[in-house]
Amino acid sequence: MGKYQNICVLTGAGISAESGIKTFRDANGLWENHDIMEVASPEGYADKPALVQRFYNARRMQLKEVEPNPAHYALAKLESMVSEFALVTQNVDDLHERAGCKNIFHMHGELRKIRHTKTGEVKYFEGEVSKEDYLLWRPDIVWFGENVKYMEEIQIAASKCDLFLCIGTSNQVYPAAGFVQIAKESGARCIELNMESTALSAYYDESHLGPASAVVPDFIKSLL
Ligand code: BV8
Repeated sequence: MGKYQNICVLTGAGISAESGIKTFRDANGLWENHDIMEVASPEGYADKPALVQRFYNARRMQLKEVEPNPAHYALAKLESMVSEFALVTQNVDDLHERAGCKNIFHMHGELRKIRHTKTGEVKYFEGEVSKEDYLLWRPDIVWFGENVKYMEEIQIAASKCDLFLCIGTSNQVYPAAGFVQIAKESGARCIELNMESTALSAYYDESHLGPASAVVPDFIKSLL
């Protein structure tokens, strides 16, 4: 393995796009058909629990029809070749796990988990939340205005890494979009791999533009 032995990766919806999972902000993206705050905020859930549960039920069911793509597998290979690797994902799908990645931080939660609204109990769940449970079991997803998960572990990973990769995110959501600053201030090389440049591209030392399933494996091959 080359000169980078401690790698922190941030992924967003773009890495799963070629697996058939819609992104959020691209044309006919997920939010296009929904008002963000209606389906991804505690207020929206309180106001229209059926709409929110149907939105997440549909996305949870879709997990059974999609597969990881070469970008997910390339990251799992990279993890096996370095001494320290942290995969921070904004994605709530399970494609990184299914591709073989181990040290994953789902900072916005996971579609395959639901959380009891009274007890806080979290459990794995692969089905559809039924009508009678709409208010009892919510998706274990971080909505807008809610604190993200694993913040401490992520800040440590971003501050310790010598290479920070940002893959498939529009960098519009915080605190995720701000992690590059932590990595940069700690002296890491910061590289963006995305379909197109983003508002934060200037922060990065390098940008590799194109579809993740081609750009990510090629870039990782150049590292190994
Ligand atoms: C918080 C769960 C503290 C739902 C999500 C004003 C300024 C700054 C910040 C704020 C502000 N007002 C409010 C905030 C904070 C807010 C925020 O950032 N708002 C934004 C919209 C301005 N953040 C929060 O609320 C966070 N919590 O701050 O807590 C707090 C506490 C109390 C009160 C206040 C604050 C919580 C944010 C988490 C929200 N939940 N998801 C779900 O997933 O169902 S966010 C949602 O956006 C998804 O998780 C998604 O992952 C995330 C980011 O989107 P992307 O992954 O980047 O996807 P997107 O479609 O945008 O982009 C896709 C990219 O891929 C594109 O660039 C495209 O070019 C590229 N692409 C497409 N195809 C390909 C590709 N690349 C490669 N190959 C391809 N084939």
